[in-house]
Amino acid sequence: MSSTRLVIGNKNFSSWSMRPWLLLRHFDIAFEEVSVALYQRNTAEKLGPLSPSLKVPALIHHETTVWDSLSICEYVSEALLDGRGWPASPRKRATARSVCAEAHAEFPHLKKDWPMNCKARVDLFVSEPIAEEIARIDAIWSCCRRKHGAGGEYLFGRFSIADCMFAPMAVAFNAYGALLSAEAQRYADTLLAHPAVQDWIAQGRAEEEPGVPLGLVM
Ligand SMILES: N[C@@H](CCC(=O)N[C@@H](CS)C(=O)NCC(=O)O)C(=O)O
Repeated sequence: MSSTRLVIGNKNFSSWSMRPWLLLRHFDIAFEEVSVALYQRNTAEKLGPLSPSLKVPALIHHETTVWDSLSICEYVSEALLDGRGWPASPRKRATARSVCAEAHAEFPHLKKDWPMNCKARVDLFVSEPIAEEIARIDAIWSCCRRKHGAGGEYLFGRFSIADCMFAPMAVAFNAYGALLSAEAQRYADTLLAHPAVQDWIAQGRAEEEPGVPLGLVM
């Protein structure tokens, strides 16, 4: 058994699972993927010994279990990356932490009505709250690229946890035809072209999900 195990849900729609998975993959950290199909009769029973919240993702590293996507990313950065998960400059790091907290806690309408789904390809209705949330994400992406993006193609130049936190939104925007500014669209295209994001999407598309309800959480 590997000393680093990441418990994830279905790649097709488990956006929270995608975030730390992408961080581990980007930084070439060896880990074992433990997949638990969500919304099945035995899901809670399978997650019981692996995740205290009975949700995914959870990371099991030696004797330590960490759950919740952002906590896992923080832990990976600290324990396995010498802090390289975050930008090196304190100013960039402060903004990166702020936008990650926002991605984690906000955007309730997108999370409910525009959930990530790797198989989806349909133009969805843009309600007023959805338009407002897309506009806020567009502003975050454009502003971070403009103010902090020198030295790379990502939000803070080189790849960081912030890119992991927003990757599922890029997948959803692409699937549902969100209209973005040129700057934000360029960043979304960069995320979508990341080899690990491509792998995640391809594997998500190949999954079969018996009994999964429509309209899943993001
Ligand atoms: N705040 C948590 C959210 C985790 C979450 O809601 N995960 C979903 C799948 S993407 C889940 O496990 N759902 C199963 C359930 O709610 O029973 C995080 O950031 O990891």
